Amino acid sequence: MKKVMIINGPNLNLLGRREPGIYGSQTMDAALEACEKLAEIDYFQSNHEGELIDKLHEVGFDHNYTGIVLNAGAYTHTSLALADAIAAIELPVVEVHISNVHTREEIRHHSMISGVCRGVIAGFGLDSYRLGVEALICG
Ligand code: CA2
Repeated sequence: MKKVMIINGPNLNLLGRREPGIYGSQTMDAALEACEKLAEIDYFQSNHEGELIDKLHEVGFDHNYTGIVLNAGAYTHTSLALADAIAAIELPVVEVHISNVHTREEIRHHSMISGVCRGVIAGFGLDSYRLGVEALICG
């Protein structure tokens, strides 16, 4: 079975507990369970930009992984540092979002990281993670 790293950024530890209107009421555990049917999954979440970068560096050269599924949360829209980290590593990164960022406030329409990611999946609720894993293992 292929191995995929899933990384979640800031505030995504609150999934299933707050704002169910935008992010649904499913927990990340349920999303991970669906992903585990397709690949061996390692999961990391942090609210800190530097920790996300450290994790990308740690995993990004490890070819035991097929790739990385990354929901960078709000850092998606602000972080040149995350974009530089993704550009620097060897593994492909699929950018995922739970919500359709393009139907939301304009500030969420631009991603700092899309241009250095293999592709982008947005708007499918927590299924976005499973679709991200599928994109990596099929591609
Ligand atoms: O739709 C997504 O997955 C986002 O990456 C989520 C980010 C947001 O800043 C991006 O624009 C789009 C926010 C994550 C906040 O997660 C929460 C989860 C539950 C309750 C409150 C926040």
